[in-house]
Amino acid sequence: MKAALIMTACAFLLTACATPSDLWKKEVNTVLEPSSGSHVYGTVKFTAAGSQVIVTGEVWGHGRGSKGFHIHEKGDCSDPKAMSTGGHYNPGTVVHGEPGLGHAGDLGNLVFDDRGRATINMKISGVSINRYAPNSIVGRGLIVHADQDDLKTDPTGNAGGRVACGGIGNPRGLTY
Ligand SMILES: [Cu+2]
Repeated sequence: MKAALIMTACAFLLTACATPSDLWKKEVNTVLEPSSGSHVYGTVKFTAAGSQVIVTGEVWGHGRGSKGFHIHEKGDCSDPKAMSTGGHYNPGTVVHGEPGLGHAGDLGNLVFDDRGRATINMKISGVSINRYAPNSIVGRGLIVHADQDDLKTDPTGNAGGRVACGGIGNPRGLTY
């Protein structure tokens, strides 16, 4: 009986003492679904790695070549052309550019092969998958574009339409 009481007290204390920073998931997933009438789809995983985030996954159904890949402000994919995701995620209020130099959401380009497939394996900085962090990307939008990001035209990279959209950490594409 005494042991049971102590166990209960410990369980209560553990819950009470856990801070929000202890409760976030160290891995979040995104399902990319076609937009703008495309057939581009994919799955992407974000994994915490110290102060950085590892991005892995695969995207299918695009034309061969380099295509812009960004984190946008909102994870709302309800618009048929994914315009509801807003602009690039840019907490530092800087100009568009290469990954690590431009917006926090500037992930550069994905490279699609002859079969329309791109494999993602990158490490990014300046963002967090802790939903309580000020630079959290949970609930934001992940976008694949129709064209190549030139890594310099501000603010879009001149990457064309939005052909696949997903809500980060939320496969239904809704904002938290
Ligand atoms: Cu974009």
